[in-house]
Amino acid sequence: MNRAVISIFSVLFSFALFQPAGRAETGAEAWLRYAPLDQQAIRRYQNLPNSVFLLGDSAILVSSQRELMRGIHGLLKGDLRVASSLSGNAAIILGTFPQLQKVVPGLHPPTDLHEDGFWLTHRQIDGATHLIIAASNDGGVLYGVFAFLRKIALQQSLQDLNESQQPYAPIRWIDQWDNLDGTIERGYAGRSIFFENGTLRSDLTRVADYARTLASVGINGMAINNVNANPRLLQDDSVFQLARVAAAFRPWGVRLSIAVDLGSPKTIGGLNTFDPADPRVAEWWRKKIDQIYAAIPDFAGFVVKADSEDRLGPSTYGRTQADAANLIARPLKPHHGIIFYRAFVYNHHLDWRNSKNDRAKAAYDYFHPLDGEFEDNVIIQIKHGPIDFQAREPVSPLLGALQNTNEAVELQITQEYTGQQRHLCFLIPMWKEVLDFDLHASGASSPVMDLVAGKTFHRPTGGFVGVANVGLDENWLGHPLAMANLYGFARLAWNPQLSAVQIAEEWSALTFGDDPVVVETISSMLLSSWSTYESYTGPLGAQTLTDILGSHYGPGIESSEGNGWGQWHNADHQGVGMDRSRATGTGYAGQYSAPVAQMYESLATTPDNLLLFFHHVAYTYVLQSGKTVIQHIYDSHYDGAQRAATYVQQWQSLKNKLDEQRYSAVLVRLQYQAGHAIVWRDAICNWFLQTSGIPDTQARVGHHPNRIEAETMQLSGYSVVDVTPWENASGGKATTCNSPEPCSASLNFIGPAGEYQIDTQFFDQGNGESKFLLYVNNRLVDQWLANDHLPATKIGGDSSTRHRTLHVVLAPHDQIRIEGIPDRDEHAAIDYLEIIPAATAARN
Ligand code: GCV
Repeated sequence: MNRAVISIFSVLFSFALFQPAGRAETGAEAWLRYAPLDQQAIRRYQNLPNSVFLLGDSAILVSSQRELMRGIHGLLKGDLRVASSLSGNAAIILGTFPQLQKVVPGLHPPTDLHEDGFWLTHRQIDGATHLIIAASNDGGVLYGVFAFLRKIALQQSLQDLNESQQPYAPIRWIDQWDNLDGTIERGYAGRSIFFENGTLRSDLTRVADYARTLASVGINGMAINNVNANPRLLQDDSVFQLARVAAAFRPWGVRLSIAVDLGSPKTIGGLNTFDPADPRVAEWWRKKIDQIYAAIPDFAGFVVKADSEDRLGPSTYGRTQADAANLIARPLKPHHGIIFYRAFVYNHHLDWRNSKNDRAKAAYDYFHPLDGEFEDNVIIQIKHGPIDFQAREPVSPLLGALQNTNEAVELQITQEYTGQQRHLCFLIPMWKEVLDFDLHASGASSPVMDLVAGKTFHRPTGGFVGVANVGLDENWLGHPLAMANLYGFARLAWNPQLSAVQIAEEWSALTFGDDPVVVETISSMLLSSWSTYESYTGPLGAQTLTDILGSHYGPGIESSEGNGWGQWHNADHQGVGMDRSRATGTGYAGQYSAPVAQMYESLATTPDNLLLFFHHVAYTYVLQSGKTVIQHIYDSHYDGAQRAATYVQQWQSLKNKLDEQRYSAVLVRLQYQAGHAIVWRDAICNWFLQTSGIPDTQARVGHHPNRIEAETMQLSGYSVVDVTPWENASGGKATTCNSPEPCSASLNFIGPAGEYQIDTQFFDQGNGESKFLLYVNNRLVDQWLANDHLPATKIGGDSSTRHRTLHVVLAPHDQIRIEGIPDRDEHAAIDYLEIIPAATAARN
């Protein structure tokens, strides 16, 4: 901003200056807190115009104006006046380019801006300098307003403001996997904000809040129900209900979509077929689509999951996925509707005894031969990896294999395989690797971000879809820090060239305030957290070694093997990993273009972090790092668990800098994670020790000097049970209290006198709230409830958790007794106690 501009601004805007007030912070406001800036910062913006002049009256423009006023009120404590004309007073002008050109003749907007792009600038008219937020469409104005407010919230300079931004791709979507009964498939933050008891909620306040939150970072579409779709959502009464959701989305420029089941013409439509080639089926879809558009003229279209995990699909009639997609795409076309057809098509009854079978090949095998056969309003929605959102996977080769078909990459914000929002796992660094990855699909450079945006092969549409699964929990995703993934997904969908560091810092400052120590600490925790999670759950590309037949949460190494699901890692006594090479394996590596295929074909050039995804090797195979595979498995698990523990300390260092509510909510989750990382570490290390027979060179695995197994204690009422799988409890056993009376386990302490920390490893299931009491010489030193409702109904790796008791003073022969009071189906089960000298505990 030049001097003249400053001087003109300076007479116009004077805000009341005051200190930030203490606020209750639930996380509901996400990154849109608009917390008041401090006085000095407010002074920097005191020259802003003090009125807003809106050039149109659409719902989106009206929201833009309201948002601007709300943001300025919150951040700067100033109230913008609504101007009814451009008088001599400076204003913030909001409008589209055509609207602007009528009031500001001679204005030349940047020529490279099209849909949703915006321009922030200023202009002098009749002696007044106006700030302009303009775009080619209403949505762009809204995004411009949010970007402008973000600049103020981040205290960025508005001097010489002349900035334009264009989103990288037209598709910036969220999918929710909500069921009509109010549950959410793979949702970890409460019940659905959309549905309850088979119908739409009457109060859609949270829905509107969600749309606003998403719009603030450029999201422009959302499918609101599970891709395992309930056909009832297409029934006549539901269509009218959906119109209410569309109305809640509309002011925020978020277009509504739903997932549909391909069998609908038969299941709810009264036909005896859903064959894509049957004209009656085509007619049924046409009428249904016309009916939807009559109720919701700006309806966006459908998402389809077919021939996958027991969903009906065109294979029933020997038709192709293109036949099915086009069946629905054609009647959508006149309404400008689109269809996202998911490439997640695979057979989950594969014969695991056939070493050529490989689920990873499925998406490419089904869709590559159909390239060019899809209507141009079909978008193939492709999960970023060939399996299913594991802790690490290579990029799906299909992303580089469609040259004449639109595509979108599907990323998973909800942390199904990455800790379910109980573990901190900031996924932006993973997604950056995916989006930056060069598939060499078109000569030298074809990074995934360009392929999906349609830039590489000049496609009309494409982009980014994130599966979010927010719920009714006030903070949306359960773990306050998990919101960084939702924010980061949207920021990358807008601009995939942003760095993970920039996103982490931006989000931290917007969410927790701009204290540099806070921003630095939280960002550094976020940025290391994926690698931490990966290192204690699934190193070297072995995928998340979780219970794939159940919750997808705790360890479950063997659950991947010996079944048709195809998430195999092929670990046996000699070695581990899937041979996916062309020469000797399943041939999957050959689905990539030559330079990528060559890299993965060879053991020598496959990066360590994907070695076991592409190759089967002996445990003694030496990695590029110089370590053997088995020692890497041990080391990475110990390192990962250790790093998880440091997050607790890092967070605690912020105690006096954060609001109590969010500080405590995060602390509890990080403490839990530190304990559960040890469950993971021990399960995987013990399992590989037993399977490989090769000891840990550092003698940690299987040696726990401070640990006392519950089954070796003196038990009263408790029975010893085997835990399945064995590696999910220390020593393979636990004690459970099967009587209605309290049970107890005790021991006589034999160490030197002093202060200790006692960690009790117990099992907290979702189907009861047992109580535990810890006594030393009959004196109660601690008590707690097992009421975290972990995703488990039995003892095992999902329910195993830790309670830490600090400052316990012990002398030789003291009796330590733990009493468990069971509740309903939860039997106050205990795995072990760990009694650690306070000095040692403090050092670690
Ligand atoms: C919605 C995985 C998940 C399923 C999910 C499926 C999909 O298999 O575990 O819950 O179903 O992916 O993406 O369709």
